[in-house]
Amino acid sequence: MPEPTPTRALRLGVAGPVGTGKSSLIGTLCRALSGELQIGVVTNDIYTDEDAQMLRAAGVLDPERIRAVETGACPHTAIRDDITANAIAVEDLEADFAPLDLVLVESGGDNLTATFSPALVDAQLFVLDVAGGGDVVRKGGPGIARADLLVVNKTDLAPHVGVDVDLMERQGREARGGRPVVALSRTDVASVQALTDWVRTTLAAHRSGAHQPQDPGPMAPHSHADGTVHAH
Ligand SMILES: Nc1nc2c(ncn2[C@@H]2O[C@H](COP(=O)(O)OP(=O)(O)OP(=O)(O)O)[C@@H](O)[C@H]2O)c(=O)[nH]1
Ligand SMILES: [Mg+2]
Repeated sequence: MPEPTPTRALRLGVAGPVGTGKSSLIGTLCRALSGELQIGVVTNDIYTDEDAQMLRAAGVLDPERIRAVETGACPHTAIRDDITANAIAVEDLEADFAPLDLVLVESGGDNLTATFSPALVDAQLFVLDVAGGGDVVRKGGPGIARADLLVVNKTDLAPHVGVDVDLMERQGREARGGRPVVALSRTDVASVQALTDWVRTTLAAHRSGAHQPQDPGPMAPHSHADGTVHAH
């Protein structure tokens, strides 16, 4: 692990459908890495600061290092279309706790199409869980296909929901043209190690300038019931 440098923190986005375990994954990363890295967290919820409260209550980090953005709109709006509130929250954290190594930004739970703007995060992971069904990786979308890392989460539940994790992981790799996939359970130490190894490798690439932020691509144009048409 290289020594921390004055370059700004690696900004890492965590996106994925509602309830797949994004906040828990951030908690797991904070527990595993806060001894070696200076970390901050920004959560996004539509109406509340529930996720920030949960993480503060879990005691994974100094509560001051966990900030909440209330999006008041579709989660994808605040992580992609107008990133102002999130960018300010990240920059405030970086200024208040300088120098940070890692800022984790959790998207509000959305659908399969929401991804972060590369203007907000340097890298992003997309979180699915086995409880969403083994076929979900085949449904595609920009996050599944092109996020920097795909996480298939809650593998400990696989026997209970009749899902073949190995098959889901393999189909994930196929859908991603070889981009990495981690099968994760917070109760499986080796899987947590695989996740933290990926974060360390990505941070090292960010510091050396070898990592280029990628845009997984926009969500499909869609309309809302009030007639608003979104072309992202
Ligand atoms: N069995 C099991 N449950 C998990 C795991 N990770 C998270 N959960 C549970 O899944 C539920 C949802 O977890 P969260 O971390 O709140 O999910 P989220 O994606 O942040 O949810 P939203 O922010 O509401 O979209 C909680 O009940 C967690 O305890 C895991 O590895 N295994
Ligand atoms: Mg959450």
